Amino acid sequence: MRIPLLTALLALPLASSALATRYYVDADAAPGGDGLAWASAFDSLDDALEIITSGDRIWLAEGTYVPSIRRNAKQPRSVTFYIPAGVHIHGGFDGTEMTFGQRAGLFSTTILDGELGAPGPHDNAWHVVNVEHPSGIPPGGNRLTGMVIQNGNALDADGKSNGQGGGVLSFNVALRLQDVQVRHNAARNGAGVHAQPASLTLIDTWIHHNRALNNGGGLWGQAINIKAFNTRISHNSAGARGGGAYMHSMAGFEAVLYAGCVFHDNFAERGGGIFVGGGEFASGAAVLRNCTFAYNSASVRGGGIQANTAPTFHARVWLYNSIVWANRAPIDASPGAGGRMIVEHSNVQDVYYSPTFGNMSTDPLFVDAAARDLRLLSGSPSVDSGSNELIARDQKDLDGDGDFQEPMPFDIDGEARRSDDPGTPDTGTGSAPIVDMGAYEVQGV
Ligand SMILES: [Ca+2]
Ligand SMILES: [Ca+2]
Ligand SMILES: [Ca+2]
Ligand SMILES: [Ca+2]
Repeated sequence: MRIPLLTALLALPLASSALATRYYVDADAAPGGDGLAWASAFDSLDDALEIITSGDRIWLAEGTYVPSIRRNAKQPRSVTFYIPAGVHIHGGFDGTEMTFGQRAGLFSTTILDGELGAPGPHDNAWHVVNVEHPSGIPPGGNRLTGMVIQNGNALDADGKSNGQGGGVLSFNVALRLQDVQVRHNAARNGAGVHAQPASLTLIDTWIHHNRALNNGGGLWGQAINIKAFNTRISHNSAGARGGGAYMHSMAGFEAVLYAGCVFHDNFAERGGGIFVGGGEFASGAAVLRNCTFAYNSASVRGGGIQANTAPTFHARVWLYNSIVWANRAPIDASPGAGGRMIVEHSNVQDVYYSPTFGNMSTDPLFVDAAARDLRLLSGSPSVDSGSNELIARDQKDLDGDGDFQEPMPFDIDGEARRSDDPGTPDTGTGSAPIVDMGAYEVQGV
């Protein structure tokens, strides 16, 4: 009997979900487990990745995991955690949980580590994590949550590596990183995360201390949808452009969105915090909502933000409800000129944007700038002075209430995104409580 095409198509996802398997991995487990329960967990992540298929999940207990499977048999440094299509890996378990909700939250001690051979990066894995699907973007996406990705080094002296993505190299994938730290990686471009066509979502993630010789110390993205929520990008550097992040050739409003993000202490030649590229064929564009850029620096231009001037299409940056303060550069210390900046309800040092649109240039009064506590003191001009309408939508439903259209419910601390500080007059737009500028909300009584 012939099966109608529609029925066959409908059966596909059912079949795959019915067969989906959850594998358990625990560095402390005895060798030889089957991976089907904590009691018989695999002791290596590679054991699970070798047999896993689309739709499967891995629960990863705390511990340090070093990749051992080479993508190129002749190259010892090609070992990587290659994540197949449709697979999600959740870290941070203590190895006893029965439900996801019980997850112990050991995110900072669940570590995917590219450290190989002698101490130091020169002989480390080129890419700690590799997620690429050359024949198109498969359904289901890939997710990595609750872990640290560190010590990848995509640079090598003889040029065998492609030089991109020391921490995470991704291509043709819808990838989400949530509660992840990406740190101490190196590459030519995109030392922390290198992402090319497809989509990248960052939630509650921290990308720090990554170093690119060329562009994109923390993050490099081209022709890609990037959405970052409540994410911190700090202490990254790039030899040329985009110490924190380098975004190139992205067209369309909110194709690139950073919401509730902090960029601090990043360094580059141009665009210490973020560099948004324009180009010959398309205009780079980024929308920054409730972001804080502080203490970034550039040796040439654009300490906090550089929107590039390009031969054909100038880059565009929309800066809403944001703070750009205490960045340094010989030219354009805060936002670089050149490309177009559309600025509303923001506090930008040394640059005049019309107060008609709620802008100011007044010390935002960080709680402890020296210690990089970039929360705001009560009475700060940036408290209760944003626009409620300019808050990002809760596109990833961070509070799990099924409402993706409401304003983001949380600030970067996981506290209320809108709260009234009784000690500060409301000078912003909307009905109380009024959102603050920047990534942090002063929590009222
Ligand atoms: Ca090493
Ligand atoms: Ca407020
Ligand atoms: Ca929601
Ligand atoms: Ca108030």
